[in-house]
Amino acid sequence: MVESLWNGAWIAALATGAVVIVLIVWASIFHRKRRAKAELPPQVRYNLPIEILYTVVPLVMVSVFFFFTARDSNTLAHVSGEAKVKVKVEAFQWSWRFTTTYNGKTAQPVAGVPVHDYNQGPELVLPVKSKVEFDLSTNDVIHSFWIPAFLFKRDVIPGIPEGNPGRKFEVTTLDVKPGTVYAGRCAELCGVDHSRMLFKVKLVSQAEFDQYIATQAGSAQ
Ligand SMILES: [Cu+2]
Repeated sequence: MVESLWNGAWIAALATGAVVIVLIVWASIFHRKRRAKAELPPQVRYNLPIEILYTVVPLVMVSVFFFFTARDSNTLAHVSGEAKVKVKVEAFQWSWRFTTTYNGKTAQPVAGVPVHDYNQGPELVLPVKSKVEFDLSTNDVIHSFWIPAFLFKRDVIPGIPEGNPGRKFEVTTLDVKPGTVYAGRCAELCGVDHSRMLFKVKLVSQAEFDQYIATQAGSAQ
C-alpha cells in the first residue's frame, strides 16, 4: 500500500513535470522575440477563464494527492487491537529498549548502546507473518522508530501518556524465510550519537518465537 502510494505520487509528479517542461519549451520557441523593435506581446491580465483554470487545475491535483494520502494513512495507522505480540519500545539517547509480551508472558527487556553496525545493536525478535503492536515512548527528546524493510516509520515523542493511541501502531511482519534479519534505525536527529542508534529485527518461525519468549520470560525472574 505504501509502495503504490509512493509510485502513484511519482507517476503523477513526473507526468505534471513533463507537461510543464513541454509548455516551457513550446512557449520559449513560439513566443521568442522575432522583431528587433521592443514591443510588448498581447497581455492576458484579467482573463477570467485562464485565471479560473490556474486555480482549478492545481486544486484538483492537490485534492487527488490528498485523497489517496488520507485514505492510505488511515488504513496504515489503524490499530486492530488483535495483535498477540506486543512490543514496548523505549527510545533514549542513543539506543532502544524492547520489551515483548506474548500470551501473557513478558520477555526480559532488550536494551542497546550506540553502535556502528546494526548487527551489534539490540535485537528485536518477532515471528514471521504476524500482527505486532508497537507502543512507542521516550523520556528525553524526539526519536523516530524506523524499520526500512517494513516501510513504516513513526516518531517517538516525549510526554505522551501511556495508553494514548498516538503512541501505537501495528504492522504485519513479512512472510519471509525464518532467520531473516533487518536493520532498524532512528530517523529523527536526536543528538550526537543519533546515527549510531541502530538495532536489528530478526524474524523467526512461530515455534522459535514461542521458545524465545519461554526462555526470555523464564530468565526474567
Ligand atoms: Cu534517536
